[in-house]
Amino acid sequence: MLIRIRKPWDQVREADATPESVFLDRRRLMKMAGLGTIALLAGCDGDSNPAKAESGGASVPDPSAPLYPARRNDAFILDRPQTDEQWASTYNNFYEFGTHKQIWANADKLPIRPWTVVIDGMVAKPASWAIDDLLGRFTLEERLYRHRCVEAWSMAVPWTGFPLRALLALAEPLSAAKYIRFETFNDPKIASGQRQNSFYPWPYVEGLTMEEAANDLAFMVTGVYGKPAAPQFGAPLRLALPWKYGFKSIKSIVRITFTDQRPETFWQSLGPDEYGFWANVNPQVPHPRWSQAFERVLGTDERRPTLLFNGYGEQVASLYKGLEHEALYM
Ligand SMILES: Nc1nc2c(c(=O)[nH]1)N[C@H]1C(S)=C(S)[C@@H](COP(=O)(O)O)O[C@H]1N2
Ligand SMILES: [Mo]
Repeated sequence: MLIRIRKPWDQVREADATPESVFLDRRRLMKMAGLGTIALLAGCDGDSNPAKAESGGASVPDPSAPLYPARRNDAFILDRPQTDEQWASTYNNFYEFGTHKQIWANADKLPIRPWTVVIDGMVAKPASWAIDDLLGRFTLEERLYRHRCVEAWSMAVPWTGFPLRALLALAEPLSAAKYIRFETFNDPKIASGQRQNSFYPWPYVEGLTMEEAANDLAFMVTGVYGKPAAPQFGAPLRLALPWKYGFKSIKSIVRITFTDQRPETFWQSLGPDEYGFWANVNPQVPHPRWSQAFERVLGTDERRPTLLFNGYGEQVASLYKGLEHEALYM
């Protein structure tokens, strides 16, 4: 078996940007070497068992299917054509299933029922929700959103879900809560990336301030293209934050914690000089290793100029008044 540790400088696989997978914190590499850990990295992410798990996502009928298609909320319009479903569903970032983009078949092993979402921390109504009971509390709607990956590709998709602030109303955060911390499942038996890249700080964690979470744009996604989301999209529950780089839109959430501490996020702990807490889109602030001025449109490969806050400044710019000293754009 070929086991090799990719070095940060020997692997540019996509022409337009160096993907996040390239990045490995040096200290982490050293620590790994020191501990004698064996790691199988991107590029040889062998899906050694292509046989589908019996409880794989697609093989179980989705009990939420009757909720689709949901009514479209026409307040959210696009400035570009919608990305073809075929493209959006076969080019995905989901490191739990590999550091490359062709993870859709592998992600299908994720059993998305039963699925429990824990809401805890500084809330009046902490609870463990079976996903379908949770969905039953909300009216689903469809929104057309742009999505801008920090790697400089973009797409435009019809998400279905409910506003995050509807979940706030359900959980009743205490006034002392300043942040929300979101956590993805952690199951190395199912997710090959969690087995093979065991030095990554699993589980994937993301976070928002309470003010960001209450903004109307912050959306909890349950479906896409008029039906329940397939596992590669982050089923059964993910975030969509269209004014931020894509890595903030955490997938397959199992825990939502209200806290007064700013969460340490997955990408921040891997690369604090490259990925921060805010990660708002700004074409004028380059990533340390590439420009963010343009984006490659998924499917057509059109090169488009990237917009400040990904074009959503009118709705969100006010959230960042007085925070100019912070690294808002990484
Ligand atoms: N748990 C988890 N969530 C994640 C990721 C991931 O690797 N793991 N990748 C992020 C990144 S970098 C992007 S661009 C989007 C991609 O979403 P898509 O595959 O639906 O396009 O998911 C985000 N959410
Ligand atoms: Mo991304």
